[in-house]
Order: sequence, then C-alpha cells, then structure tokens
Amino acid sequence: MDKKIKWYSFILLILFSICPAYADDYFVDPNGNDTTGDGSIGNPWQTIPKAVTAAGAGDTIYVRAGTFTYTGSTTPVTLPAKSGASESNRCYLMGYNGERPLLDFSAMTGTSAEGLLITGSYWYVKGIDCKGAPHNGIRVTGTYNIVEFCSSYENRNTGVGVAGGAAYNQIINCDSYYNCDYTQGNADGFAPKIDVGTGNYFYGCRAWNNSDDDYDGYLRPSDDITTTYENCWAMKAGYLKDGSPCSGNGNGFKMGGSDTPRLLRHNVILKNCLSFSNLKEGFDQNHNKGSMTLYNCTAFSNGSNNFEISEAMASGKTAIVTNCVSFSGSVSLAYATQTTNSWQSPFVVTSADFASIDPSAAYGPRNADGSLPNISFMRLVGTSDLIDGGTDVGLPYHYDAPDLGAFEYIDGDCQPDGRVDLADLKCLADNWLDDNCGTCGGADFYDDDTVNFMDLAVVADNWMQ
Ligand SMILES: [Ca+2]
Ligand SMILES: [Ca+2]
Ligand SMILES: [Ca+2]
Ligand SMILES: [Ca+2]
Repeated sequence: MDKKIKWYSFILLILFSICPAYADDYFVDPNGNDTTGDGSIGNPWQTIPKAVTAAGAGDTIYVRAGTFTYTGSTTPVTLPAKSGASESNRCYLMGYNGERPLLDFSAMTGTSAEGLLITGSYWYVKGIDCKGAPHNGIRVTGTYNIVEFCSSYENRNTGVGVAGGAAYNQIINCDSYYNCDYTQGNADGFAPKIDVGTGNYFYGCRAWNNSDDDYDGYLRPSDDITTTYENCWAMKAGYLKDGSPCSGNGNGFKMGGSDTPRLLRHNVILKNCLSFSNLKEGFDQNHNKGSMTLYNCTAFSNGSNNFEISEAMASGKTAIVTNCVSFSGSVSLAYATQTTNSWQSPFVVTSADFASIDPSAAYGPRNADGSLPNISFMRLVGTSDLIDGGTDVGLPYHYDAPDLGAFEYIDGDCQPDGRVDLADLKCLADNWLDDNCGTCGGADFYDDDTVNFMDLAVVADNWMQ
C-alpha cells in the first residue's frame, strides 16, 4: 500500500476513535405529526416509536408533556438494541426539561402486552409516567439500562418488571403503585423475578398498594443471581388502591423463592431500606436459598413478621442482618447471623426513639431532582440509644459509629427530616441559652446541657446536608 494512503487511513482511524458521533435531539409531542413533522422542537413527531426508529446510539428523544393514549393488544412502545450503544454512548428517552409525559395504556386490551418495553442495552429513560398496561407498565429485558424518576401505576400486572435475562440494569428513584392483576396474586411493584439476570440495582424506589408484593425476587428458572436494593421503601403491599386487603401475598420485600423443591438462589443485598404497613411480612425470605444481606434496614408495623429468615440457605450461602431496626412487630431470624440490631441487647426501642411514627409523609411528592421526600418518619431523635450503636459494614456514617436503621442521624437536625436547614435553626433559636435543659428540645448537639454557640457551630457544620 502507498505510504501516503496508509497515513491517511491512520489519521482517519484516530479521528473516528476520538470524535464522538454527532448526537441528534428528537422531539415528540402528543400534538405533533409523524407525517408532516421533522422531529424538531418546533415541528415534533407525534409518536415515540417514530422517534425510536430514527434515533441511534448517542441520540436523545425528548418527550413533551401531555398524555399519549394507546389502544390494541400488542406492546406499543419498545426500545430495541441500537448499534454502537455503550456506557458512554447511551440512547436517551426523557421528559423534556422537567416536563412529565404520561403514557396511558389503560385503553389497551388483553393481558399480555407490556406498556414501555426495553429490550435493548444502554437506554436511559427518565421522567416518564406509565399507567394501565395489560401486563407490566415498564418492562426491562435488556442489559445496562437506566430507568430514572419514572412512575408506573394502575397496571393490570406488575408495575416495573425486570425479567427475560435482564442484567445490570439500574432502576433509580422510581415509584410503582396501585398495580393489581385480576387474581391479585401476581402484580408486584418492582419485580426482578422469574427469568431475571444478575446485577440489577434498585436505588431510591418506592412501592405501595400493589396487590401481591412491593418487591418480588421469586425465581423460575434463574438461579444464583444477585439483586441489590438501596434506599428503597416498601409500603402497604397487599392492599388495593381503596385500602382494602387483597388475596395476594402482601410482602414488602420478597427476597426470593422458587417452585417445589424450592432450591433456587437469589442473592439479595438490602441497604438502608424501609418496609412498613404491609399486609404480611416486611422483609421475607420466602424459602429463598440464596445469600441475604440486610444492612441498616428498618421495618415497622407489618401484618406478619417485620423480618423473616426462618429456614436454611443452600450450601455456601449466608444470611446477615446487621444494624437493622424492628419496631411494632416481630422478627423470626433463626437462620441469620445477627449483629447490633434493635431487638438485641442492649437496645430498647420505643416510639420515643423516633422523630415520627406517622408514615403518611412517605407517600408524598418526591424532591425536584427525583430523590425521596425528606421525612421524619422512622428517623432517630438525638436522644436515641440506637445512634452510634451499630457496626461498621462499609456504609458511610456520621460520628463515632453507624446508627441502627435506615436513616443515619445528623447532628444539627433537631427538626428531624434528614437535612439541616432553616427549620433546624429555628429549633435552635427556640432553645437558645437554655441552661441545664437536658436534651434542650433536641438542640443540644454539643452535649453540655446548654444551647449556645457550640451548638450553632454544629448546625453550621452540617448546613444543608
Ligand atoms: Ca409476587
Ligand atoms: Ca452515627
Ligand atoms: Ca431538619
Ligand atoms: Ca450544647
């Protein structure tokens, strides 16, 4: 080959590898037009599939506010594999600029169609609400996808299904609620179950009033796979939207389980999760034979056990329960290694340990960035013996040691909601220069029975945390 041509090819190769492909933005609006539109913001298309066909790896489909209505009995919105998609070159489907489009599948017929189905890899879906699908509102069967700040509700089966080999997906800050199938025994909030793959991760999710379970890891035939839940809340599983109890299982976190002889192994890691007011159990082994690791989880007022791991795991598998809190309810953990949990000596748990035992705020709106609402429910007050009572398990903590339960106490948070802000400064001011005051309304952060500049310094140190 001519030397010059060789050089040109080399330079072109370098250019192709260092310059990312040009990323296009496409717009979809319920009032757009697939025929006369061009996908621009000024002349958008009307349907998401039109944009999905046009988009390639690196491109973004922006969906404008409004309701997209679907009919028929086949899955209407599928996000397939796109050539060249990778961790650094994702395909995006997002509500535009904080707008929240609704995909309404409730006029569809049959029982098998999904609403939004992600079969590809490296899709990033954000800010979209899905409702009323015949089967799953959102279903992920691909790998390495991210679904963030979406909600899925009133579907006729599970809200967010992760199955069909789906692996290494991240479901972040999503809500799944009021899902109910006609038997009431199948619809879960989030379900990494049946033939799911490994490495799926749930963070900051909430599930409530789902007819079967809020989170379900039942396997058939997947085996020895791992799922992680962090900062996730499960509430009112097994209750319908109208509050009446269902015939479903009603567990907050169903960690695994499989058909007789029940040998399958779902390795489950739960960190800082909260499970309360469920019809049956808060955290339920359900005959799972995989490893179960529960760190800093809180369970409150579940109809059956707050925590249950009551049979042996498979050979080489372990159950570890550390730094967890159970209040208003029982534990049955004969097969778990338990360390510094609230039901163990020397801890004593009463309602006085908590800033609030009223869960209503947990169902409230999320913060603007999609994160969980800041609530006082199940947060420790400064006088609780559960503060700094835990064991270091590698999670971040404040002060001398980890606390027990899902929320780490922050000094300065005397109006306890997990952040130090003006409400806490007011609390400090209310108790200012109060001497020999014991807890001083929770404002005696620098513990000397006086509320003064030392305590103000603590508030300042932790300001807006
Ligand atoms: Ca279930
Ligand atoms: Ca601590
Ligand atoms: Ca506060
Ligand atoms: Ca003080």
